[in-house]
Amino acid sequence: MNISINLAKPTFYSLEDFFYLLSYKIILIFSIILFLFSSENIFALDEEPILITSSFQMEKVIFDGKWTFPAEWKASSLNEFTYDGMRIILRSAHQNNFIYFYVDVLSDQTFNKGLDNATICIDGKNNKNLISDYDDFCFSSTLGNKQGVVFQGGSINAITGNFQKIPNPENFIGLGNISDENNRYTKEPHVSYEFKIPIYLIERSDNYGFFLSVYDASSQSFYTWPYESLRENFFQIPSPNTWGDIVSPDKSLPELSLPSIVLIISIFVIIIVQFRTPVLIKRF
Ligand SMILES: [Ca+2]
Ligand SMILES: [Ca+2]
Ligand SMILES: [Ca+2]
Repeated sequence: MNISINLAKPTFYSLEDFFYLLSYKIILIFSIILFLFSSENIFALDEEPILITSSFQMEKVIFDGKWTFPAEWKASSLNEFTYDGMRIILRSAHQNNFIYFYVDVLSDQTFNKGLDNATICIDGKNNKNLISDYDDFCFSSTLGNKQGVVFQGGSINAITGNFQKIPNPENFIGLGNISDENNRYTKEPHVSYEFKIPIYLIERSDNYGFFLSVYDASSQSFYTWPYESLRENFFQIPSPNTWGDIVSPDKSLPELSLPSIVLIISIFVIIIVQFRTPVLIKRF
């Protein structure tokens, strides 16, 4: 008669299992660190990004510095910024090879020609460097001037925030004007600006750094977005690491941001590792 005795098998880890468990733990810890790192990047933003829209109407814009006809800027994104005694509307859109902005300075009803100004800055690659780099540009329009001017980052002049004036790129437009009865928001005449910016300067992406400053000479004040990114004078542009974001939510200006890619990879790694773990347990 055969008597079989079932003895409990001692837990035994082969070298292969040991390294598998070790790699599992390393991947899990690394994933969590990446996840936290990417989450911090996402939640560290003080301001919600500006969401720029794709539009089929921008090529119909008449560049005269004001809202020229009722439908002119209707097919664009709308953002409103309010300050003590100041209200500014920003309309933004992109079409083909250009990004378009309309800056409506509703509360600037003093026409300081040669002084009132709107400046839009865009951080190519959105790397938010402390010191601006060559793919960071600022586009500036002054009331009364027929054409705006362009500044590029990466210069050695720290006083100007490392921006320097460059020859205007082909097809760039930036100019200001005084609104009239066609303005969408108020019949009160006020200062407004229109911009047409070639995308090749900043490379095509769905995500850029963004900074707006508006100057009203009669109050001698700069009004900025992000609100915390302050501008003291015309010589100085705040560091790109204080700028906000402008994002194409439908990816029509393409690519995923790095934090999003890290987050997605991290989640996939965690799911795969957790899926494989029961298989390992069965082997003991
Ligand atoms: Ca116009
Ligand atoms: Ca003014
Ligand atoms: Ca940059």
